[in-house]
Amino acid sequence: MARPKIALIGAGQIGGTLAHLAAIKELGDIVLFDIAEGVPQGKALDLAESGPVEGFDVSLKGTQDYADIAGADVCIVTAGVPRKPGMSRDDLLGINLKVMKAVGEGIKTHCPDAFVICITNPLDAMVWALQVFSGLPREKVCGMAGVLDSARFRHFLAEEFGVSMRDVTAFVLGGHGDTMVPLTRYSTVAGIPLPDLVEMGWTTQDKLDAIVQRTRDGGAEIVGLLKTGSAFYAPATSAIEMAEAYLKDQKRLLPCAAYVDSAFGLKGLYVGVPTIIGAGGVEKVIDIKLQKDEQAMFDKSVDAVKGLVEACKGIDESLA
Ligand code: A3D
Repeated sequence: MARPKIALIGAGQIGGTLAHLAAIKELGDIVLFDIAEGVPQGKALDLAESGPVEGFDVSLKGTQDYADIAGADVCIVTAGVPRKPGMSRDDLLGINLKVMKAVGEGIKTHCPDAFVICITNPLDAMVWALQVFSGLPREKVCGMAGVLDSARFRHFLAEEFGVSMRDVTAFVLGGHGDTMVPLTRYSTVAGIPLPDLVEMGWTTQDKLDAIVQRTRDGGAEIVGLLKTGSAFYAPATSAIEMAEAYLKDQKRLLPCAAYVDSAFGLKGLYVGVPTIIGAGGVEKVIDIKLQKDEQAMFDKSVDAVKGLVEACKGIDESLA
C-alpha cells in the first residue's frame, strides 16, 4: 500500500517542525510548500538528510508549485504571518485572509479529498475562510488550537501539583484568543476534578485562577520571550496529534476549531469544541453541558469569533 501523503502549506517555523515530527513518526511522504523560494527545498533536503540517522523511510520534497500537493491525504496550513510583540492574533487578519484565499484555491484544485488542519491565526476566522475558499466538506476542514491550549494548561497544572503531565487532563474551549475558556470542572488529575483538588488543599483557588490566566496568555508569553515570532514546537506537535488521529482512524476526543451547526446553541460557526477525530475527519461535535458562568465565558468567546468572521466578510466580498 502506498504511504499516505502529507502536504504542509507554509514551511516556516511550524511547517518545518511539522515536517520533522511527521517524518520521525513515519506518518507519510511529505511535501513542503512555501512561496519563499528555496526555503521548503532547503528544509526538505536538510530533514531528508537526517533520515539515515533517525531511520525513517519517508520522502520529503520542497516546492513552490501547488501541483506537487496533488492527492494529499492530510494538508496542514501554516502559511501567513505570525505575531510580533505587541500584536494580537486579530492584527493578522487582513494579511492572512488573502493567504487563505490562495491556499484554499490550491487545495480545492489539487487535494479536494484531504483532511485539512488550519493553524494560521486568527485561527477561528481563518479556518472558517479556508473552508469557504476551498469548498471542501466542513467535517474535513478544522483548526488546531484546543489541543495546544489544553497542553499548555496541562503543563502548568502538572508543575503546580508536582505530578506527571500524563495524569493531567484538561479541556480548553472557545475561540483561540484572550477569551478562550479553560474549563476547570472538566479538567482533572487522574480523574479528580480541579475544584475537588482545591477543596483537598492541593492548591488554592487564587493559584488556579492564575494558571487559567497564564493559559489564556500562553501564546503571548512565548511571543514576548522570542520577540521575532510565535510558538512553534507545541503548536506543531498538537497538529500532528490531530493528523495522526485522522490517518489512523483513532476516534480521539480532541478539542479543535470545528464547524458547529446545532451543538452549544450555535448555528454555522467555527469555534473550539470537543470533537471526535477519525477517518471521517471531524466525525462528531460533543455537546457538553456548561454551567451558567462557563456558558457566559463561552458566549463571550463566541462573540469575539463572530466579530472576526464579520471583519473577514468586510474585507473580502466573496465571503459575505
Ligand atoms: P513563519 O515562520 O513566519 O512561517 C509562515 C510561512 O508562511 C513563511 O515561511 C512564509 O513564507 C509562508 N507564506 C506566507 N504567505 C504564503 C502563501 N501565500 N503561500 C504559502 N506560504 C506562505 O510563521 P509560523 O510558522 O511561526 O506561524 C504560522 C502561523 O501559525 C501564523 O499565522 C501564526 O500566528 C500561527 N500560529 C497559530 C497557533 C495556534 O495555536 C492556532 C500557534 C502558533 C502560531
